[in-house]
Amino acid sequence: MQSRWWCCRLVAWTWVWSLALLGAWCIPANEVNLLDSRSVIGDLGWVAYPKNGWEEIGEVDEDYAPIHTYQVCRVMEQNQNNWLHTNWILTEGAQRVFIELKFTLRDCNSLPGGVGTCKETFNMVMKESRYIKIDTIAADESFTELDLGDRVMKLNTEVRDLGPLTRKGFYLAFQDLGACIALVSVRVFYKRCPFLVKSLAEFPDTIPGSEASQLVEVVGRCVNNSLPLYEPPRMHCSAEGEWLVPIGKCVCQPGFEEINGSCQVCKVGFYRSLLESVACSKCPPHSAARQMGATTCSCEDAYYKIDSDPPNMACTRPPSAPRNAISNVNETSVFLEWSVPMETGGRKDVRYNILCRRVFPDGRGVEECGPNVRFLPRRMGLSNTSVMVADLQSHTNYSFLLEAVNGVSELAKDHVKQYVSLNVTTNQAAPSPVSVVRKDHTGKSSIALSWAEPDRPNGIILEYEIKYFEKEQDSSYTIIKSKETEMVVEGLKPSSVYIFQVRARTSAGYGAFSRRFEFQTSPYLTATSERAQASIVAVAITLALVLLAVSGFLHLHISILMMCLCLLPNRRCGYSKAKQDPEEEKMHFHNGHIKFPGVRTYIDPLTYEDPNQAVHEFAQEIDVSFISIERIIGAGEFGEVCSGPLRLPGKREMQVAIKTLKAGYTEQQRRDFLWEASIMGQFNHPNIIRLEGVVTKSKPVMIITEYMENGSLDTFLKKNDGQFTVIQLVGMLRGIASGMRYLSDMGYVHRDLAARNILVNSNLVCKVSDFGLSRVLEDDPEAAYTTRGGKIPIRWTAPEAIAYRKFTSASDVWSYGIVMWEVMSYGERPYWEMSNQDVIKAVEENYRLPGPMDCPEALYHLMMDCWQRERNSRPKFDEIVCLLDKLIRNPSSLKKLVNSSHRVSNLLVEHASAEGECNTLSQTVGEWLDSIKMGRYTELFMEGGYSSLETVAQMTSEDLRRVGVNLAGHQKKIITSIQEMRVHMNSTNSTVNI
Ligand code: ACK
Repeated sequence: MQSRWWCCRLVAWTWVWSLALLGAWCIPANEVNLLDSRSVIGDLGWVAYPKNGWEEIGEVDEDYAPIHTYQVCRVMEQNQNNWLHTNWILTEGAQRVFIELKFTLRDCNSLPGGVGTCKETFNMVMKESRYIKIDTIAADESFTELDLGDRVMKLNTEVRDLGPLTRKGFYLAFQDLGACIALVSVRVFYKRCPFLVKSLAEFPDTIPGSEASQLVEVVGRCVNNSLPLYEPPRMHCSAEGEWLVPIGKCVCQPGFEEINGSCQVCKVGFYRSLLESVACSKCPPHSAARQMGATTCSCEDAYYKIDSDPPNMACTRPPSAPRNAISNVNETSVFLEWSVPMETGGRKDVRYNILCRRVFPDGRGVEECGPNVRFLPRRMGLSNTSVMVADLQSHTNYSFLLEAVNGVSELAKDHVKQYVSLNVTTNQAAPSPVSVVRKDHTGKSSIALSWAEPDRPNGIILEYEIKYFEKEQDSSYTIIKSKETEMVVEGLKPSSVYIFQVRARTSAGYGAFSRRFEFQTSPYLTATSERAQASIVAVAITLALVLLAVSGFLHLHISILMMCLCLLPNRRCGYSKAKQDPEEEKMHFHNGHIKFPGVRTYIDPLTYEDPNQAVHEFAQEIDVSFISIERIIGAGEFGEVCSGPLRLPGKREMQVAIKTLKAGYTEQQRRDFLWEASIMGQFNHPNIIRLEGVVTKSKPVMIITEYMENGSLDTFLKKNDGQFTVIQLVGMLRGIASGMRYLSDMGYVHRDLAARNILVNSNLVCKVSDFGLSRVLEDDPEAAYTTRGGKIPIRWTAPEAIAYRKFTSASDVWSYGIVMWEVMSYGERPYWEMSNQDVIKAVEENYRLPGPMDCPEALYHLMMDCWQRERNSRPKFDEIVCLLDKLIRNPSSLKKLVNSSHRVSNLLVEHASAEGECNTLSQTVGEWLDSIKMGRYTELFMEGGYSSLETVAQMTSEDLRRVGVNLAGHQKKIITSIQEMRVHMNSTNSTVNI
């Protein structure tokens, strides 16, 4: 009876919340219902057991639509076990389904008259083959008597998922064990990824996998007239029915374009050829598309395209003939030059071919030039508008036809070729090179050579020149002359390999040298072997005499005597030699210039008429394929400075620095750039940067030098402030002095010697570099214009060089003194921030830089000597090297540090009247700290109350720690300076201002 009462009340609620249920009718697109109790019109037909348990109550909502609810409320009775079975629910292939319950549940505590066996949960069970409990369902909110009175609805919604399902269908059941429940709706559904069109690909309805985390990969189908781009499009269907992770896409096939998600055909006059292009494009000039859906446009008559032309390129045609052709005959070579054709045919790939014809002497007829004529760089496919034709016959008429072609010339079969022709007559020619040089005999100090006349003497040969040098010593060579085709070269070293080259001279001049021939002299004879040889001679003579006595034949007599003589050391046999010219006819060369024995000289590249010749005389041409540029290490005046490996055939790979000449240079800039190579190539010294070669035959033009790992000395020192021992620093200075001694011995004045122009390698070896524009110094940022117009690095330059450009090795010595100062002060700027004008004035007034901190006195004396006004009083570089060597050998000589009066920073020391006197300037604590490179502590000093040098002069190590100078090295540096400051204050008794 009581139960019925509750039921009546429950019905009332269902009517209320049915309004809310209406709102939930629209289900998401990715959910497919398998069962929805609200949508069943008639009886649900679910089975209740026992019969008096769950009860179906038919209701209507406010629109009078029927609602099925199942209710049970046997809370006052013991041992309840009420089951409600649904019908068979088909899964439609879903392996994972969701069950959404909407229900109300009575709060047991609110029941009047005790709760009895009242429960507040019920079980949800499924059955495929057997019963499995899905979950125990509890209400988030239960209703009370009060709610009934207020007609407040407390509807609960619970969703559970179920899977993996293995059968076609299953039953659901609800088990009540004594609660008061109204089951308002039961919805069973699965989720699916709905049909989707994305990036022109269709993805079908897809049922997710059985696991919550599973993604089902689906390959899309490209819509009509579209194709997959690179790979088929794919998407992934998640358990939540969402499409995730799109991969790949479709694009419209050629001839179509995408408009509003589908592929539309290209209109007439338009085409689309590439999958990557977005839309149909108008046909380029001189082409047309006469039908819809064109993938290419076809060329108009007499216009062409090659396969490699991009589709959007206009159709083109062959070029017209080259213009303004001129020739320049030089003996048997002709330089041909022309201008680009008036009509290039619309292409950039214009090339030129040369046809060479020799005109018969009688002028009647021509023949092809043949393979002996050389074309530089080549005959066909020239990209430049000039060519050098060499090795023509002398005094001969030639006809040259120049033709311009481009990428479509081959296709234009009907096109009439257009040539420009040039007729030239060659002059006389120098002889062709001697092709073979033979060795006829070898002695320990001589080699007998012979050779054949050149193939094309081109006149009467007046003499031959024989050039020779010891192998790998090709910077020094000797030339001797001979009128014959043989020569005995004497004065060679025993057991040594020599290189020989021969060239002929006619009245037209010298021919080219032959290729190099390599011959070795015989070894020295040791005492034993000479003895052995002497005995052989003795035996031979005896034998000869015996034979003479016996035979009596004169000719045998002579030949045997000859045989004996041949066995005597140092004799030539069977060789009729051209007498070697006397010594004055034997010229020794160094780097191509006559050399006086024992003196090496530097050759100013200016003495060459053609600067390119100077470059190739002193620098080896390197094929760019042997160089790999790996990184940029800096910027030079002419372009980037890079580094990378150089792999010369047959040589070990080495790291090199590569200076490049930036594109767009003028001829003058190219010459200036290569200038450095012409100078550097003349030097060979461990303290001079070594030139490996140049690249001039390809672009960019490059200068290749050895790689110096630590870069330029000034930056290197600043980076490693205080890190080296005095001996290490002196070692660096010794290297620089040694390099400079070599340069001055060569007669070369550097003019821009400064730490920034010294390079340092990984072994701390310093090498002098920057020979670039040392005569004009345009590239040195330190160089300033003087009143006389030249550009000079004032701080490094001797007064006489500033005043009247008197640059000598003695002015280099002055600069060396400044480099010494830079080194000993770890890259400090000479004269700090003083203006150039003040520097000139101070130096003129005999003031000099003070000794750097911790600088050995001996070194400072040397610096001061380098800064003598009278340039002849300055030491020479060999004396400097000698002195530094002495100091290195005797390190105790470096112990005595420079006198504080010479080194108080920021003060210039008076040179001549120097000892002990100095020019005092007022200084702040900040300036003082800056001068000893401890400027970072200025603020701490101020905060600690040390705002004047007087107070600073009283500081102890403990005070330093207190203000916050914690590094031991810094403490030491500051304390040393303070001690010197005290000495200075006492000795000068001068006031030092804040
Ligand atoms: O101070 P750095 O590192 O050393 O920066 C400059 C830069 O190129 C521009 O000149 C560096 N540099 C020049 N020649 C060489 C070389 N042979 N080896 C290493 N670095 C070099 C220089």
